[in-house]
Amino acid sequence: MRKLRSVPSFACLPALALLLAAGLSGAAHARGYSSDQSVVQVISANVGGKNVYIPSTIVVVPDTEITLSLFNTTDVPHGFRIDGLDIETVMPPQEEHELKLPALEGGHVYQIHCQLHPAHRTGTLVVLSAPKKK
Ligand SMILES: [Cu+2]
Repeated sequence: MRKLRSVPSFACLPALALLLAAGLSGAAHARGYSSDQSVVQVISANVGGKNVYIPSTIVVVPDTEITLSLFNTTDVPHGFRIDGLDIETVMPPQEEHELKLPALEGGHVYQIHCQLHPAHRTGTLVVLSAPKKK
C-alpha cells in the first residue's frame, strides 16, 4: 500500500493574496471585488411563514462606520435591535431604512432580533478581527 505524505497545499495562496490585497491595501481590485463595505444591505422578509433577516449573518470590518440599508419587504413594521450595542430601530413596511453603526471593535459577535416580535428568527452581526500589526 502506498503511503500518503502530508504535502502543504499552495493552491489557496493566490486567493489568500487577493484577499490580503483587497482587505489591507484598499488598492485596485480584480473585477467584481470591492473593499467598499460602507453600506451593507439587509432585508426583513417572510419566508415559509417565518420572519427572517437576509442575510442572517452580517459581517463587517472593524473600526469602520457602516450603514445598514434595511428594507422591510413585509406589510407590517419590524424591529431591528442589536442588544450588545444598545442600538435599535423600527423598519416601516415596504420601505428602505438606513441605520448607521459606529466604528466597532473587532472580534465581537452580536445578536440581532426584532424587538417588536421576539419570536422572529434572529440574526448575527460579526465584526471581523483587526489585522495584526507588523
Ligand atoms: Cu418583527
